[in-house]
Amino acid sequence: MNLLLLNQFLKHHDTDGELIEVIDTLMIACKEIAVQLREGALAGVLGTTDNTNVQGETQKKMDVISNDVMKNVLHTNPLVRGMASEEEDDPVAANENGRFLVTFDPLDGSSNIDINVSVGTIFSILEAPEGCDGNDADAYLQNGRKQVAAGYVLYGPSAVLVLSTGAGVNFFTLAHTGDFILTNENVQIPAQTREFAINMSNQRHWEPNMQRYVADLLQGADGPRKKNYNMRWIASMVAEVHRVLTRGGVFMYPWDKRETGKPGKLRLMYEGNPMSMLIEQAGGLSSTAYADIMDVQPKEIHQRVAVALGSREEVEAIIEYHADSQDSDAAALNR
Ligand code: AHM
Ligand code: MG
Repeated sequence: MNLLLLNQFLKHHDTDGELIEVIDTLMIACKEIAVQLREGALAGVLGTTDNTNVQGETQKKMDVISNDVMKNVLHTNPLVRGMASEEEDDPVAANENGRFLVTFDPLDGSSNIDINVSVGTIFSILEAPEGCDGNDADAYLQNGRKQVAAGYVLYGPSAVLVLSTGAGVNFFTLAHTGDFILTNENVQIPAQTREFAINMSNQRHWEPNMQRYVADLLQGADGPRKKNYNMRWIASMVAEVHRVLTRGGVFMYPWDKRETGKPGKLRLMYEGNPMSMLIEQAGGLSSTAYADIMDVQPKEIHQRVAVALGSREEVEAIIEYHADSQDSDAAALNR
């Protein structure tokens, strides 16, 4: 194997030098988060705080620690104008003349922290509009096509950085030396799949067309899709997307009628968009079922979005199943 370091790889591919600096800074933070997670109970970082975040979710200790690590480390880089986090009500200004804005979910899959199942840090990098303040929410409201880089670090049995700067998707595994080393180059998602991921306990709340699609999958080879499907649900989007990038599949968190006014559960700016960039850069599709996720114009930092991403032909099938519900509430909220 060619042991190319992250930094060497990016330079070799003529990545913008300032962008490389921001990615390097993000990796300093992710390595620190990886260390804390590995220590787990030994470091006293498991369990819940008394706080609730802007989403109304109780924060885990590791949510707060990861958010602080990301904020503190990003502040040290003069290229970072500001940042928006799942765990912060409003964007946080960093360095006045910084060129970039960073959005992140410091630790995705919070329900898995205390049970020692994979979690991850998701990030997205945007150019800061000229003259904006780093705490100006409007500056961040750029659609996903404007991302200059996106990625995540999955903290699983190995810690793996999955990164796109707009020229494909590559995996870098964290070595014991502290270096991220290229382990999968130019990852491509198979166009077809027999694997789907969705939280089936919400089935009765979905739109009729989503119910019909999943019911057809469950009929396997005896049904209209004419093949047997397998199902997975890890409840960490990072781990699900990693599976999809590695061996194909489709991952969904659709609109549901528990909260009719909301487009979905997952967040557009620091979950939907970065994951969509990775999926599209690997030849897959990422849709709300009514529009490409990266074409949805964000109106607020913590905006939610319905998600169906993965193997191209399977996502095309999902879009097709929704063709006659273009007038629904779900459609209106998700394009
Ligand atoms: P989080 O950012 O608060 O961790 O929530 C996002 C997570 C995703 O990683 C995962 O796909 C989903 O929530 C799981 O939700 P559920 O518990 O409803 O199955
Ligand atoms: Mg999350």
